[in-house]
Amino acid sequence: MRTLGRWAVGVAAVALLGTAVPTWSAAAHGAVDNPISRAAACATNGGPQVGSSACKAAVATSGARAFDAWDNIRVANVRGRDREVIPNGELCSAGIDRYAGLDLARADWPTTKLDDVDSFSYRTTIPHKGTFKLYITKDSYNPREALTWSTLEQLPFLTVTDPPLRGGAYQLKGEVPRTKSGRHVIYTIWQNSDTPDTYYSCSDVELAVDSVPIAAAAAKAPEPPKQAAVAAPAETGTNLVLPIGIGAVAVAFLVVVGLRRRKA
Ligand SMILES: [Cu+2]
Repeated sequence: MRTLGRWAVGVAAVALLGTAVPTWSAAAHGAVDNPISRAAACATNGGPQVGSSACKAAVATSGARAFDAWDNIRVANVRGRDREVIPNGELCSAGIDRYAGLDLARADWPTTKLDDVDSFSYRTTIPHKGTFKLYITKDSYNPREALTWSTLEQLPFLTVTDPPLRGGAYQLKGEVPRTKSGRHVIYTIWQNSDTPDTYYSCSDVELAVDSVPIAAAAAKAPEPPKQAAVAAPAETGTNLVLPIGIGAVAVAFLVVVGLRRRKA
């Protein structure tokens, strides 16, 4: 009955949010669910992308039930030394063997389209206090290469401490930098302040090219030649004004001279 109740709450929360997330796990703590993390997407107990090639490969690497605990990618006593503790190439697993499949360098990880998104959602199964830091990959990101610390922008684009908890998920307000477009990884670090743990999540995202001002400006670039083409006849017209003007003045001069001679 308790399990059924928990299941019902989970389903209700999912229905409310309109996003598919795995069933709740009793013994763990949280992960990004929008944009969905690799672990949650591939969770063998209800992950929405569990049938994808990337998830199948990850499960083959990590083991059949490895991602049931999609909310438990945590390391104790890191205390902000993420770059020292979490090895390059193992950012998505946080260096934990059980999650190694999440580190596969593949270009087909299922992505969440981030069009005009101004908030992120971090589903929590056991709430904690702490600070979220969200990093995004550099413009040079190549999904076929291992994700390393130098693949990420140096500074987080969003830092939030103890955000509001609604519908079982922390709501993080903020936007991905507008200069970003195409495929990227958002790397979320949740450093608890009331436990020794830090949690790590990789979310694969696809950013619309047309939502980027720079790209929008480039798309409009062909317009100036059109304007120039329209302006060209006007310029020709202007060129005609001067000869006509000179001609008119000359005629007027001759008329005046002629009149004066007549008077004389
Ligand atoms: Cu926890």
